[in-house]
Amino acid sequence: MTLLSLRRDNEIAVVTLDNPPVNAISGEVRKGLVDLADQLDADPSVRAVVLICAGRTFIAGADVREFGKVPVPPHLPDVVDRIEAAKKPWVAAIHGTALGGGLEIAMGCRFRVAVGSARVGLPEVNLGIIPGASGTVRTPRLAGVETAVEMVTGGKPLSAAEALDAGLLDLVVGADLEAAAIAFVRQALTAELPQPVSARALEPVSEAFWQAARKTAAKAGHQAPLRALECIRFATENDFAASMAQERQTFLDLRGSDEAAALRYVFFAERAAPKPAAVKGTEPRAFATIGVVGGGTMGAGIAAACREAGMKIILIERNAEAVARGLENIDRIFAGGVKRGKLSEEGRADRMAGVRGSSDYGDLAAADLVIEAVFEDLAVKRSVFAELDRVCRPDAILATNTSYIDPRLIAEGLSNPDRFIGLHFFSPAHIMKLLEIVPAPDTAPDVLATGFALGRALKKIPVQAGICEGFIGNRILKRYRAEAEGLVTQGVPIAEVDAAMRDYGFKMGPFEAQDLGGLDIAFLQREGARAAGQIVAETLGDILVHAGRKGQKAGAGWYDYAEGDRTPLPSDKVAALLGSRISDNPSRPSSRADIARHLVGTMNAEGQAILSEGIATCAEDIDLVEIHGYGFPRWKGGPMFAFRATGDSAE
Ligand code: 3H9
Repeated sequence: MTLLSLRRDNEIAVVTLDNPPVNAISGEVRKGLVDLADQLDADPSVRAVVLICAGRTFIAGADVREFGKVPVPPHLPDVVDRIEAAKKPWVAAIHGTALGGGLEIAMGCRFRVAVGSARVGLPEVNLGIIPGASGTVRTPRLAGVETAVEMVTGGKPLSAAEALDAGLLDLVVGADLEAAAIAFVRQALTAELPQPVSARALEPVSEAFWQAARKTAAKAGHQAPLRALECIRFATENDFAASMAQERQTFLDLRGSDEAAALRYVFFAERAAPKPAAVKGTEPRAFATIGVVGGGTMGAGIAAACREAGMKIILIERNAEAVARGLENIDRIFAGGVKRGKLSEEGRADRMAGVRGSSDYGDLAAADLVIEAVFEDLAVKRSVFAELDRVCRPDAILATNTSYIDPRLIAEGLSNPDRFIGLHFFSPAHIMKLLEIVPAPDTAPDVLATGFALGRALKKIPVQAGICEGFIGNRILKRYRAEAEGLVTQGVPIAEVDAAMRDYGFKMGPFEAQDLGGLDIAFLQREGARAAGQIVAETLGDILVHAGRKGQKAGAGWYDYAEGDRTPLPSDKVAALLGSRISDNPSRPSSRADIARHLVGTMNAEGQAILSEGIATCAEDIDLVEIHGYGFPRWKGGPMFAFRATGDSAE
C-alpha cells in the first residue's frame, strides 16, 4: 500500500494520504510529507499542492500508538513548518474530521477547504496532552484567542460552518472536494497569497478573560487543559519561535505523565470494548423494532435511546393510563433535547411518531428484540417473560434489564432460553454510556453478538459481564460502600471520606452519592435478602434508614440538609445514631490520599476477584464499567489501571 501518492492536474499536484483506518500521522507519514514537500518545491511545473485523504476521514491526528515510544524525527511541528515554508502554497482538502495533528497540518497549509459535513478540532486534552505541533500557537493566530482557548482546553470539535465562521476554513463546499480544492487554489493563485499563519498577528484579550478561562479549565480535574491554556497565553505574549518551544516542552512533559497514559489506555479500551473476541465472526440478528416493557424512568430512557438510534419502538404497559404515562416519559426526554437546542420540534414529533404504546402484549409480535424494564421483583419479571414467551416471534430476542436478580431465575420456564440475555442499562439510559451485557448459560452466540451490535448502534460502551450478584459494577459498588462504612466505623469522619474521593477525582464521595440517589434502594435489597433467609449484617445505612434518613429526598441521610438546599451538612444526629458503632482505630488511613488509595484498592481487589471468577473478561472492561457507570475519574484509568500504573498491589 502506498501511504502517500501523487497525481497531477496540470500545474496542481494532488497528494493523497491513505493510512487506514483514520489517516493517523505515523513516523513514516511525517517523513513522506517532508520528502514530498522537497520534491514538489524542486519541480518548476508545480504551482500549488492539494493535500487530501483517502477513506473515511482527513487526518485524525498523530498516531497515538506511537506515544509510548521515543519520538522519531522528523517531528510533527517540523513537518507543519516545512509545509508552511513550501515555495508552492498547499491547500488542505478536508472531509470527515481534521483532528489534533491533522488540523495542525491543515493550519500549516496556506488554505483550508472542507466539505459541509467535516469537523475540525484539537481534542488532545482528552488524551491528557496538549496540541504539540503548533495548535496552541497557530490556532489563536488563525481563529482568534477566544476560539483557540475554547477548542484547545475544551477539546470539542467545531462543525465546518462554525470553523468557517471562526476563520479556520477558507471555503466550505458541497460534493467533489478534490475538484473544488483544485479550482479554489487555481483561483487563489491569481491574487496575492495571504500570509502564512505563523506570521499573522494576535489580538490581545483581557486579564478577566484569562481568569475566567482558568476557572473553566480547572474544572476538568486533570492538568492538560490548564497547561494548554498557559501555552496559549504564552503564545499571545511571546514570539512564534519561543511559543513553539514552550508548547513542545509542555507537550513532551504531559506525554510522559500518568494522566496521559491512563487516558490513552481508556481511549483504546473504549474502542476495543464494542468488538470483543467473543462475538468475532458471529453475525448479529436484525433489530429494527424494539419492544420495551415498562415505561418508567428506565424503560423510557431505553426506548428513547433506541428510538434516537433509528429503531421503531413498541412500549408495553399494564393499562391505558400507564401507557399514556410511559409515552409522556419518553416525550419528556425528547422535549429536553428541544430545550437544549439539540432537536427541533419536528424532530421531536418524528421521534414520537416511531413510538407506539400498547397494553396488549400481542403487539410485540412485530418486535425483533424486547427489553423488559419492570419493577425489580422476580415474580413480576417471570410473569412478563411468560407473556413474552407466548406472544413474541420465536426468533425475537428477549432481554431483561435487571440489575440484581439472577437472570437464570428470570429465564426459567422459557421455551427457548437460547434467545434470552441480560442487557443492563444505567439510568438515565438515554445518557449513560455503559451497557452490561449478561449472557445466561443457554444464550446463543448470535444473541450475544446482537447485544454488542445494539450497544454499538446506541453508541454505548458495551461490556460483557458474567452472572453474580450485581454483575461487575454494582458488585464493586457494594464492596466500595461497605469499605467506606468500614472507614467510618474506624473513626474517619463521613465528610472526610467524601472529600478524599472528590480530591481523587470523583464528582461525589460515596456518602454524598447515596444521599443523592436515596439510601432506601440498597436497604430494600438487603431487607429482601434477609427475608429470603440470608444473613446480612446491619449496615450503618440500615440504621439511618430506620431513623427515616433516606437521603436528600427525606431532607436527611448521611448529612443534614437545610430546606430547599442540597448542601450536605455534617450531622450531630448521625453522629449520635452511629456512635455505638464507631471506634477510634489509630492505624486507620488518615490523609485524604490514603483514604482514597484504600478505597480504590478495595475496588481493585473486588475487580481482581471478578476477573479470577471470569465475571469480566479483561481488566479494561472493569475500568470502563467504573468510568462510564460510576463516575471513576477517567484520567486515573479505572481501579484496575490505577494499581497497574503504579506497579503497587491493591492491598
Ligand atoms: C495529536 O494529534 C498530537 C499532536 O497535536 C502533536 C503531536 C506531536 N492514532 O474511534 P474509531 C484508531 S494526538 C492511532 O472507532 P470512528 C482507533 O483506535 C491525536 N489510532 O472510529 C480504531 O482502531 P481499531 C489527536 C487511532 O469513526 C480506529 O482508528 N487526535 C487514532 O468512530 C477507528 O477509530 C485524536 O485524539 C489515532 N490518532 O471515529 C483523534 N484515532 O479499529 C482520536 C483513531 O483498531 N480519534 N484510531 O479499534 C477519534 O476521535 C476517532 O477515532 C475519529 C473516528 C473521530 C477520528
